[in-house]
Amino acid sequence: MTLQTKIGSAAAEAAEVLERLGVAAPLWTGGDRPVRSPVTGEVVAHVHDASPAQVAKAIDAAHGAYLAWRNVPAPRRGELVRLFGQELRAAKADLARLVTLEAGKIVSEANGEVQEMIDICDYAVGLSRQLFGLTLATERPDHRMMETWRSLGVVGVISAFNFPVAVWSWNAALAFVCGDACVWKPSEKTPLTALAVQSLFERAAVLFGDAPKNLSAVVIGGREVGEALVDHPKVPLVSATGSTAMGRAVGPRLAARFARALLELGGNNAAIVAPTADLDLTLRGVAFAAMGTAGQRCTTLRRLFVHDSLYDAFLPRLKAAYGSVPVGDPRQEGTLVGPLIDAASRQGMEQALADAKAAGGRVTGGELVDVPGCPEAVYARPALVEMAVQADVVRRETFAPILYVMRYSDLAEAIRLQNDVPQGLSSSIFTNDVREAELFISERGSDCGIANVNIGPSGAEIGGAFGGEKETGGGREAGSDSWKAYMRRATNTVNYGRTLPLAQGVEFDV
Ligand code: UN1
Repeated sequence: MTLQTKIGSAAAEAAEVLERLGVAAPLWTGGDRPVRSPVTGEVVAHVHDASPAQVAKAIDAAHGAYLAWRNVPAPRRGELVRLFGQELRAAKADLARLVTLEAGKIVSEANGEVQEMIDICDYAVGLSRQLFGLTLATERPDHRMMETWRSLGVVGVISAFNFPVAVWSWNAALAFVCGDACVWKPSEKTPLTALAVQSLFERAAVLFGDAPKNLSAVVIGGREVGEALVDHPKVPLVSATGSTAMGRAVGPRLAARFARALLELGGNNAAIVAPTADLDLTLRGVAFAAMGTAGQRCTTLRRLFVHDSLYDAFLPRLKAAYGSVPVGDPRQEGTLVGPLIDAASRQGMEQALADAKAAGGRVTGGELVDVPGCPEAVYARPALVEMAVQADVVRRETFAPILYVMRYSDLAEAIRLQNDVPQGLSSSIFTNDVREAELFISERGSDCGIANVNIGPSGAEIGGAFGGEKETGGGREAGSDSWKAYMRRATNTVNYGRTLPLAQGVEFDV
C-alpha cells in the first residue's frame, strides 16, 4: 500500500510552531542531539544535552524556588496553574501540532493529549483548595491530633515519548499546587514538546507576577541525565514513566537513598469479549484501544480473549477493520494510524511477529506501509495475530501495534489468563451480563490498576488515579488522591491541658 502524495517537510513546520510557542532558537539549534520527526524521518532540530553538573545546578535552583513557593498559600499556587491552563488553551493547536510532528500522533489524539493537560490543570486548581487532612480521635484528654499535608520539595519527572507532554502535566500540575518544584527529563525522542511546554509555563509565571524563578526546569539527555536526577539528594520523589527495564534501574537507586518512586511502567493490557457483548460497540472499542496511537500507549490493548460462541462472527469484522484502517501521515485528515516512533520500534515489532509465528500464530497485517520520499519514517499496518495459546511472546509487552487474539470458553479461565502476565496496568470486559461485569471488577477479577466494563483499556480520564500493579510499578498519578504522593504527611498532636498524660497509660514521673 502506498500513500498517494509525498508528504510535506516536518522540519519547516516544526520551526514555525516552535517560534510561535516562544521557544528560543538557540534551545533547539546547534546542539549535539538530533531530533527526528517520525512523520517524515527528517531531523527537525538539534537540542543540547545537559551535563550532570548542569542537572545538579537545575535541581539546586529548583530547590531554591521550592523554599519560597512552599510559603505561598495553596489556593494562590493554584492561580499559577490556572494561568498555565489558560496558556495551554490558547496554544492548544500549536502544541498539539508539535506533538504530531515529534511523536507522530494523529491530529485528534494530539489535541486530546493537550486537552488532557488542560483537564489536569483545572483539576489541580480545584485541588489547591482541598489539600485537606483529618482530625483524628486521641486517647488523651485535652489533646488534639490531626494530620497536615506539607510540600515535599523538588519532584523529578521522567517521561516517555508516547505521551510527551500529558504525563508531565499529571505530575507537575499537582506538584505545583502541592508546593513543589519540578525538574523534567523528557524522552530524548521528544524534547521539543517539553521545551514548548516550559515556554508556556514561563509565560504563565510572568502573568502570575511573583512566582519564584526556576520552579520548573527541563533537562534534556539520555541515561546519564536521568541518573543525575534519580541520584540527587535534593529530589525526594521521582515520577518515572517508561519501560519495566527503566523502572528496574530507577527503583533500586531511589530506594538506596530512601527517596520515593512513582513508577508507570509497561502494560500488557487485555480485553475479554463475552457472549452477551454488543459487537458494534466492542469492535469500535477494540479498534481504538489496539490500533490507536499506532499501538504505542502504555494502555494499548495487546491481548483479546473472545468467547467461542462469537469468535467466528467477530473475527472477520475485526480483520476487516485491520485491513482497512487508514495508515499514513498523521497530519492528513482521515488517517487513524500514524508512524512508529523509530526503526528500533519496527525491529521489535518484526521480532515479536516472528516469535508469534514460531509459536503457531496466524498473522494478519503487520507489513510496512511505504510512504514515498520518507525512507527513514516507519509506517506499519497494525497486526492481528490469532494464537491458540498465550505463548511467551504474548506475555511480554511489545510497544507496537500487535493484537494477539485467543479463544476462551470459560470466564474464570479467561480471567486467569488475563492476569497471567507480569504487567498489571489496564483491562476490560465487554459484556451485558451484570454478573460477568461485576465478577471482572471484583476481588477475584482483573488484577490491574484499571478494570473497565464496555470500554477499551486505553483512553483513561484524568479524574481517576492512573497506574498499575506488578511490573507496571504500582504508581498512581492524576486524579483521586494521587496528590498525596507529592506531599509529606505530618501527624500533629497538640496538648492544650496543664498535665502531661502519656499515651498507652505509660507513667514516667521525674
Ligand atoms: C500512557 O500510555 O503512557 O489512558 C498513558 C490512556 C491515556 C494515558 C496513557 N489517558 O490511554
